[in-house]
Amino acid sequence: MSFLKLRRVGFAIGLGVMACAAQAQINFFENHDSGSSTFTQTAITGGNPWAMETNAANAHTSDTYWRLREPSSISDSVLTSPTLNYTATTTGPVTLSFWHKFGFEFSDDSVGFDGGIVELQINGGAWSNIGAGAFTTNGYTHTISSSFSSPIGGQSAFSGNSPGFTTSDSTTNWINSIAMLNGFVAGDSFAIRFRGASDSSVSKNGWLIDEISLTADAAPVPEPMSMLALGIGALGVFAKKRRR
Ligand SMILES: [Ca+2]
Ligand SMILES: [Ca+2]
Repeated sequence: MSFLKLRRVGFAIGLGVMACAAQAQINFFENHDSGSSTFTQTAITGGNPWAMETNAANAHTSDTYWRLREPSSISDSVLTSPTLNYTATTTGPVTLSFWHKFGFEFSDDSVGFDGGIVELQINGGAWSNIGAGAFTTNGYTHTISSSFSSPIGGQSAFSGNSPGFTTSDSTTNWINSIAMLNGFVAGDSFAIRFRGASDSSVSKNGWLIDEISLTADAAPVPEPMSMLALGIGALGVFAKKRRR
């Protein structure tokens, strides 16, 4: 093979690696600021909607977040992400991170009356609670009572008051919850939703959510710059040998 041909091969290898490295990896982030959001809300039962609230004195960062106020009657309301794709070049779990604070009606340290859960849907199928075991930071706190008609009775959930929560506006009492979502295969589409539900009596302050991210690693590929350096280095050795 001539030096010119080898040089062309090295260049082609470099371009090919750069094309691979540009793909895959889930990197979704939503902070709802400027009064817009890619999340959509649906009031399934009770006509109690999630609403975007703009209040810089109560936000985690910037000014806008979603809020579900809990009524004194049975309600079931969801805040749903866009559909994302787990591709052939995605690997490992999807990490869900969000900032929130809540004040839900509860009985004691283990039983809640109103509460919130995170649900996952894969390929348009049934929604299911991601479960207490999915959380690595600031996970569910209570089990919702089945005695007062809560739509999420019997499930693990966020309930009671999040640490530092007060009814006064505050930018400092938000907490960060992180969960690992597993079980995806290449080609899956998926979405998550925040589902807040209340039982048959007593209203509380509800659930505030901001800064939601869903991330996953790309399958490992060689760094494009190191491959280019490798290619250039190899060509340099070849040229040196040729000059001898
Ligand atoms: Ca925000
Ligand atoms: Ca209630």
